[in-house]
Amino acid sequence: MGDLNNIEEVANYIVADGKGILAADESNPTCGKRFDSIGVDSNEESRRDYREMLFRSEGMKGNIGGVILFDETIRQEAEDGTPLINIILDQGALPGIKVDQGLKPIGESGESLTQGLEGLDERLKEYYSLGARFTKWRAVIKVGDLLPTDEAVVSNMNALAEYAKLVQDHNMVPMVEPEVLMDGNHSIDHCFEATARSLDCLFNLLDDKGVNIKGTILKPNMVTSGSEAPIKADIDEVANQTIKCLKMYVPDDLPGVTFLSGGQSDLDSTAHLDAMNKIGGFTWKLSFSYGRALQQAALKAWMGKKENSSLAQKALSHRAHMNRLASDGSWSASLEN
Ligand code: 5MM
Repeated sequence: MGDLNNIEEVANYIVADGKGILAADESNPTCGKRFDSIGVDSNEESRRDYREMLFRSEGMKGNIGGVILFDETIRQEAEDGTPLINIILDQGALPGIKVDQGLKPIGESGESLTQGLEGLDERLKEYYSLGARFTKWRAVIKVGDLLPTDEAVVSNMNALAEYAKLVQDHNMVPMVEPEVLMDGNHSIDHCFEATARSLDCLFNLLDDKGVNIKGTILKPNMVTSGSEAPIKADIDEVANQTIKCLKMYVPDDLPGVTFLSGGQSDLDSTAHLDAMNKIGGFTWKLSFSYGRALQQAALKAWMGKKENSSLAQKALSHRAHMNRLASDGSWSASLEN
């Protein structure tokens, strides 16, 4: 991967040539839920085995430019003693780390404020020394009749901006993730409005705090109908509304927009990304930072058994390849068979 001398080069490297990010930063409770779905006990060793299997997949190379890790994983070694971080680097990807510490409820509305600023300075120092070159912080914005409130939007975007500034002071690239949840029966227009308010507020605050946009990656939701909405927007509408919203608020000099999948199916998240890149007309790389939409098929193939590793690795490699194609608009549904 050559010498990467500053955060701008790191950010550009991660999203170069249509590459995207593998989000493997599930906290232990979330990993427990994923493993429950395949009847596997979640413990330090099983989580290590699963992630080692993912990181050794052939299709990581050329398709994945960065991997987001959880605190436990950045310190782990593979079964043969190789640090997991070295396996990621050998695949041509950079290690990143989730640095937020979960959600705290605000009031009674189900909204939350992401925690983790306390002690962050010290933790960033250590993560850099462990090899992390980028970081992630997720803010969650809930859509509902009178939601999101201004309080939830402003406090979460403010925390994201403070986090981003601190991360750059430690020479790492901040990924800023303002996730407007798909949960609910809201329309695509309501999602557009909540996404617009969040992005508008976020980029104003990043600017106020002097964050270098050229060394930052945005990880947003796509603009979609709620998962329980009676009428669902189709692929073209999602693509058009998402690009419209991003173009209104995202500065041209941001190197990469890497979407979360947010509960969309594997195929929907690829098809939406592809449709946006086929439309084009923006300056940023438009790529992916999927958790579930990259891992789901691999998890189901793995089932906690070593003998299933190669099938599971094929599943991850396939999704990584399909999404890399979608990141330059050259995917087609016929490639999925
Ligand atoms: C991988 O999951 C990440 C968060 O996990 P916790 O809830 O356990 O903290 C999550 O932030 C993830 O990186 C993004 O939401 C993208 O994942 P999806 O599955 O939405 O593509």
